[in-house]
Formats: sequence, structure tokens, C-alpha cells
Amino acid sequence: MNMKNAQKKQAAEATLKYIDSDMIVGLGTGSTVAYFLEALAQSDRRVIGVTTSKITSQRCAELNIPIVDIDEVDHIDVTVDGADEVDTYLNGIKGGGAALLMEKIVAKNSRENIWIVDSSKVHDTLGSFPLPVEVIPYGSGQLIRQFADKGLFPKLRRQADNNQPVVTDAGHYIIDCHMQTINNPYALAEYLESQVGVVEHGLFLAICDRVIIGGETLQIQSRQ
Ligand code: ABF
Repeated sequence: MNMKNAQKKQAAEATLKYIDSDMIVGLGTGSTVAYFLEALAQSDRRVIGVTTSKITSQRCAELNIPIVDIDEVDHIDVTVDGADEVDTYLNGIKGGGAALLMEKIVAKNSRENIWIVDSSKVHDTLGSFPLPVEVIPYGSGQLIRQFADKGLFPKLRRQADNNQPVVTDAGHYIIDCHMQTINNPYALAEYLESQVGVVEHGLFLAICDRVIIGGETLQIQSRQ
């Protein structure tokens, strides 16, 4: 197993200390969460999951982790998810797995959010990972032109095998914005949220409470 996967597995297993039986646990998407689901299934924790994508729901079924719909619970105790990039304020970019919309809905309805990552995800400033923006297909071409004029270096996410646009679980497209550096994520989030046709974006700001990197835990100290 390479170092990156070893760190992902280590982070996933370290997260169990924050999980108690009978909790309602939000379950994110991605390969690091896949390690967490394995660890959870092999542990003595008996939880109810709220999933963020079809692929996570499918994996829970295979591992016999019971899940409920988000609207069947009155709260989510803790959500465990991956991330594509995290900065030193525990702000992050998510959506590499095209699940950002349901991930953000679950995260915003959680009492605590824990991200599990390998060290390659941690950067001083966000932006080296292209920022995913989930958009309604109708008018997405116009949004791409608008984002280009704004200097966001947009690119419609397409499937590798047939070059068709990637369609999210909710039936939307993803525009990835290749900015390299995002100096003011809050201002960018405000701009994106004001554009008609934008459903949600992958800037997860002031959401994460704890990041577990390999065996190390970073807790929020201060937010910008
Ligand atoms: C998910 O975690 C996505 O938002 C993000 O793309 C992914 C990171 O994937 P991985 O854990 O496979 O690096 O929540």
C-alpha cells in the first residue's frame, strides 16, 4: 500500500474514536471514506448512516451499515467525509467526486464535521485543486463564458470514456474552475452563489471542525 493510501487508512481508523453506537453519522464520498466505512463495519459501533451519494449508499448496503434518508432524522450527530483540499483555517474544496451538493447538505445539517485526508490535501492557500461548481445544464455554456471573463479558468467536467458531460446524482453538470490560487474564498463563494444557474460550489467554508491527516488531528483554532 503506498504512503497516501496508508495515511488515508490511518485517518479513517483514527476517526472511530469520535463515533459512538446509536449515533446518526453522515457518510461522505471518496476513497478515504471508503476506508472509514470498512473500519466502521469491522468495529463494534452500531450507527445509522446518512449517505451523500449513490456509491456510498451502495457500499453501506454491501457492508450492512444501516442508512436512513436525511429527512427521516431530526439531526446528524457527526459527518465523516473526505476533501480535495484543506487550508490552515480548515476551509476546504470538495467535489472532486461530483457529490458536493449532497455532501454540503449533509454537512450543514451536522452537529460536527470531521474530514479525513492524506497530507497531500493540506495547503496554505486553496485553489491548487480545481474548484467544482455544480450548475443546471440549461445555460451552463453561458456560465462558462461568464466564469472565463471573470478569470476563473472554467472547464466543463466530461467523462473520460465518452467525453459526455459528467451528470451528478441530482442531474446537474460540474464546471471545474482552474484558478491555482484562491486568495479570498469568501468573496468567490459570494460571487458564485449570486449567479443564476449555479446550484452549489465546492468551497466548504467554516464547516469543518476537525481534520484527521494520517494519524494527526488538526482542530479549528481560528477562522479567517
Ligand atoms: C469527497 O471526498 C469529495 O468531495 C472529494 O472529492 C473526496 C476526496 O476523495 P478521496 O478521499 O478519494 O481523496 O467528499
